[in-house]
Amino acid sequence: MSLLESIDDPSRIKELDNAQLEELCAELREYIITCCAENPGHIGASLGAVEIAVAIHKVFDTPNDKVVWDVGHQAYAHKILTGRREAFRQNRKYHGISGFPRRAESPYDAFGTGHSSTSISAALGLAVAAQLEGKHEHVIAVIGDGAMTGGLAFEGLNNAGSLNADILVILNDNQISIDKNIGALHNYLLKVVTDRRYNKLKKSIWDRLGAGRLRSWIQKMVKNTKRSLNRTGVETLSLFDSLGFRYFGPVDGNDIGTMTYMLERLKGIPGPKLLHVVTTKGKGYAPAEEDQTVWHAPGTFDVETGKRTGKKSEVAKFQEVFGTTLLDLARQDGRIVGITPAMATGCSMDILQKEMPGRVFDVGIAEQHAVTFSAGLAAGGMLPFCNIYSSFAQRAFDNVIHDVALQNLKVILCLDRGGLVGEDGATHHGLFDMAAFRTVPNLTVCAPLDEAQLRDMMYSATQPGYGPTVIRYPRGYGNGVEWRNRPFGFIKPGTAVKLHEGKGVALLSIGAIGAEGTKAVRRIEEEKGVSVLHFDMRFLKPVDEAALAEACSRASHIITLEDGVKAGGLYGTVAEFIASRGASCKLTGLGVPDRFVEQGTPAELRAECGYDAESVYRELLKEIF
Ligand SMILES: Cc1ncc(C[n+]2csc(CCOP(=O)(O)OP(=O)(O)O)c2C)c(N)n1
Repeated sequence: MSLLESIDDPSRIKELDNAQLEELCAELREYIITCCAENPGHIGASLGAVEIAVAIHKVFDTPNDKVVWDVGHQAYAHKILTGRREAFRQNRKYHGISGFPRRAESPYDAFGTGHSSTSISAALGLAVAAQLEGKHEHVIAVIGDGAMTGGLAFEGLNNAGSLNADILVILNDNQISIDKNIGALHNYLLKVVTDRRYNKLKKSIWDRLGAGRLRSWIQKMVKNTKRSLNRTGVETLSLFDSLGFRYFGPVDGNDIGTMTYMLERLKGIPGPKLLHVVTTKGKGYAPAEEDQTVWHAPGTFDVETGKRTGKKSEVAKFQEVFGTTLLDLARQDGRIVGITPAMATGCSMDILQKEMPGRVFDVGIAEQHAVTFSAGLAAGGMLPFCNIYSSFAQRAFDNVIHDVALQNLKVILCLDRGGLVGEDGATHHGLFDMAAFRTVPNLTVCAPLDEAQLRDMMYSATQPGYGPTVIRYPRGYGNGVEWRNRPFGFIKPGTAVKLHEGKGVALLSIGAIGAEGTKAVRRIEEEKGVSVLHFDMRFLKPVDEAALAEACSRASHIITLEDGVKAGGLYGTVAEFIASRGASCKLTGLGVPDRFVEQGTPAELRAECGYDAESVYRELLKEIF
């Protein structure tokens, strides 16, 4: 039996000596690599954080002591060590375990994560709650250097420093976000890690600590270090210290001996502490160390060769259409700039970045800033395309209202990953965007049916007649329609397209999910000889009232179809229209019901929610016969 197989919960880890811990880390890596080769996930970050997870569970009394994993994509070792070793084979699968920590999944998951930069605030809340309840608990936040660029992380640090709460922040610095981490904080951390004078001092400290000195010794040395650094002019300790944290490090976060040693000692020190650890993303698997961006989430691969084995498609992904079109538009209009909160590759803005690096701004994991920065650019005369994954844009809702829409500034907000995204699950589905943004004055809200429409919508939004615009489109591949070699077409705001003539029953769809509707409408026609009226609405705001009026007059039953929440979305829009006109149509909504949807393939999840082609077909049949 391997060491790993003997661990059903962290209690056994406490019995292991240093050599065994090293062995355990190696076994964990092998297990993560083998599982992720077949069942893909966030392998790079998790390989880098193995020692952090093992050391935490070795030193602290989890789950009484609490650990919050920022984003949570690096927590695979934690999951495997906390009773989910076998379940990990079903990681991110339908009815399997989540790819992120979830309170409902395990008592060891102290706080659910998925979106970045929440860990310090959450850990602070847990620590203050424990204090108020008179409990003695250690609370640890593990946060990456990428996640640390998020403003929320600094809000947490700021508050924690002044509350003097008992928390330990482990800053897992691997110098990379998904793409290369950039920005002033990155430069600062790099300076801390690489400054030779500082490293010399640090080495002498660790050498002496290695002789087994106690906590007071660490404190004394840190004080001395600070003094010395001030003398040498190296401001390595100032940032976190000035926020009320006691800074320790940098240390090698992939060295299990160092990690357990440090955590043992920090455990006894009260107040807010930050341990800066340096790790390698993808640690222990050469291909993942070499191309860290691709191996953030590489899909399936062959363990021996490191060759990625996922299916390639001739059809373009929506994100490629976005990236290519942005470049084409930018070539024509010098005012166009691209803004991405740390997702340049993920949204394909890297296509523009490669050709015109000066016109792309990767602002870090900072969605709120991305939107307000875009509004500033627009106020200054630029034409910004700000691309954010739909679910991450949720945190920039106020910035869209207050900074963009209220001032009617022409920001073109492209929301990638709109709709059910699949295996990343509840935290990552982009379901609320259309319903939320529809409520904001001055905004145009649209969703393309296919690649060509996305291209035309992006072009149209740059033209007169459009103000601030939200264009949302899904994750993954388009329908395969021609989009590259065609001239841009202008789409008038608020105009729908009739996809199929018919009467009796009308199907109104918005976005790429309309393709599922088309399949159902064709099938009904072929099998039952009945023609269903089908509109691709294209715009949720302004909505095409003439199309809605036609649907109400020609059909006694209207079915709406959307890849998002029904409440307030297309279903809500049509319901409002019908009520305001006093029309007598019956209305059925197909889309996401009022509950959170877990992980699975998009097809499985659409079927579960009742809006895949089969479900639309059944719903149409019900009304026809
Ligand atoms: C609010 C938000 N924006 C963007 C993302 C997408 N995202 C997931 S992981 C990641 C990079 C995180 O980098 P870092 O914190 O350094 O962790 P690492 O992957 O390097 O371990 C990003 C941008 C997210 N999860 N949440």
